[in-house]
Amino acid sequence: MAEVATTYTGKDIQVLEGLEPVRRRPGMYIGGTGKAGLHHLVWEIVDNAVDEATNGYASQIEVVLHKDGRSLTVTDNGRGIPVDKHPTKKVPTIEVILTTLHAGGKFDGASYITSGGLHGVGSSVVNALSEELVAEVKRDGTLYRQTYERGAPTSKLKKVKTGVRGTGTSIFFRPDPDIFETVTLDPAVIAETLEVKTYLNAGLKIVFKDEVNGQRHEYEHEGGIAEYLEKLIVDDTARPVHPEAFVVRQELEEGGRIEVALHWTEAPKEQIHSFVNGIPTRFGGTHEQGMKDAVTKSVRNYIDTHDLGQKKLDITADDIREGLYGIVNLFIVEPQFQGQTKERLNNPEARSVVSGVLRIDFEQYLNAHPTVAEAIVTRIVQAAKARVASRSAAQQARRKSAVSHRLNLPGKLADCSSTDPTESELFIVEGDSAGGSAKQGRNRNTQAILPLRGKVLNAEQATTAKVSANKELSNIVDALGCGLGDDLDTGKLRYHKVILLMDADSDGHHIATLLLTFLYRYMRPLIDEGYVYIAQPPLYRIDAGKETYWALDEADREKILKKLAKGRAKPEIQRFKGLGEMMPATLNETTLDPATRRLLQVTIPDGEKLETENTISDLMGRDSTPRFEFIMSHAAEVEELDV
Ligand code: 0RA
Repeated sequence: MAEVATTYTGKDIQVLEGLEPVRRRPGMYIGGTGKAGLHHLVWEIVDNAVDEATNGYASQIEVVLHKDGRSLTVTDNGRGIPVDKHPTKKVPTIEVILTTLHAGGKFDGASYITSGGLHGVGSSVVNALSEELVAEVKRDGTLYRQTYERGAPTSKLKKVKTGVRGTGTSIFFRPDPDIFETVTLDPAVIAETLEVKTYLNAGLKIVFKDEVNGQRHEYEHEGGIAEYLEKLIVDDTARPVHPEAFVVRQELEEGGRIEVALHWTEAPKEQIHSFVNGIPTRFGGTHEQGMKDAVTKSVRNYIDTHDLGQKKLDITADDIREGLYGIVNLFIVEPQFQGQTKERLNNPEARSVVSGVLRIDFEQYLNAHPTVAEAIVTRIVQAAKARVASRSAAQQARRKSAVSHRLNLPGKLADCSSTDPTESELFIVEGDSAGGSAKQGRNRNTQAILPLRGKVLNAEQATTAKVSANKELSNIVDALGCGLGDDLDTGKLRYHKVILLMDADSDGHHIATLLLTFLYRYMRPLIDEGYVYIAQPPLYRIDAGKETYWALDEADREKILKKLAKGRAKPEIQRFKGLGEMMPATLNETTLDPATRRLLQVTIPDGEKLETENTISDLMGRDSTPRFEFIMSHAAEVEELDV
């Protein structure tokens, strides 16, 4: 049997070096080394095969969980991973794919669109974290095989058979017990995830052979997301208020497509499941936001144009989506994900694309199906009335607008009038005088202000009991309404932007750091799911002739002055001593108004969990400034999305 590759010895070392980071810090690549991280290996390999299928090259995928319960084989009948000699690396392309970080898809960008994010590029990661991996490819009538251990080849790519029929790829792997806390794969988790994939990719067929339990499952759902939505509704025994789901599937001009299914039920909450390229986005993101925007707007428009509203009954966005079961599945070429586990879509354009398509189609649907529209509107009016009447104590607790709930709000909170968390913002402001300017300068409809007096307790050094006894911190918890620690539920969060507004000096930095430390320790999901922001009030005002400029810091000031140097008028510079001395209108323009302000979103870089942990612990209790720099350096600039 001929050997395809010829050089190896030098290569081995390089390969080890290439995948060494993965073995050293597996969490950075797969989120962790527990059960979820272990199963991530399975999804990486399966998603590659699914990509091959959804791009039209494969029609069937087989997943075998072997008898040992800790090894798996994924086989597809696609084109087969290329085995030709890689032009620059001088080894077979398949070996490059399996031994180089982030190599997937780059070989043939035009014909092999990966799902992006953590997915699609991960076969080398799986290889690095597997005790053993065997890759087999059928191409050109030949069966090829190569074996690996912990990411390093243990053989060259070999031709093992000729005269074979068909094409395809087969990957066997056994996760490394030196890496994972547990190596036992869960057949039920695998079965469920595989089935969901066949709903999200209508027409895809996956056969799952579970040799542990001696079972064979075949998943194929021609009905796609519509069928999935009905399954979710039946599983929850939710009662639909109209017979069939609204479903839209539309190809996008810029490539990719949108699929949305909506079905209102009598269930007390909304249930929205979002996906990008068939992969779940547990924390939602811009596509999910676009879907919510469109639903709210089209229903409101329908109610208004048909005069279905009732006097003195305000209908909130929550009312509109109460009982709504929805699926949004967006296929795009270059998704960008955010968050610790990459489960939140971040592409800004996704919001307007989804919302644009859905709004038109859904409004048309409502107009063409008056009976369905009427049933939906009736459900919504019922939700609004029930909320206003606050009939059930349980429902009341769930709603942030409920009267009794408001009684728990801190006295110092100047709340906004909107009850829709997605459009509501809470500014946590240092000091009463700054709080006063902010109250006057804000948009009362969507912006709430919580002034803090003096310094906040250092949550890093205090006991839990002390933290909960701290008035400033408990005010924040009460205002947010989502609980804390293990009881935290972001579904109850009253504001989807929690914005720290501090003076641009070291005291301000210190307070911001203390607040971030508290949020990090006790309300971590708020950071992970992208709800926490830092406002950027200017430090300087520069007047030149009729124009006014705002500078965030010295560097910004110098940049502006340099630009102005060419003009005739001599610029006048004013330095703000604190937020309190800023006029409300100025504060509004520079710091509060979404149209003109700049916000920093607080994020923890992927995989740097441990570093952040250590850094916060190490630095707390010493000088405040470097700590703040650290956290700020991890805060990504956020552009406000147009609504
Ligand atoms: C890169 C290029 C081509 C196919 C693939 C990758 C491929 C990858 C996987 C992973 C699992 N199954 C797969 N099947 C194919 C295109 C090769 C060509 O043009 O023939």
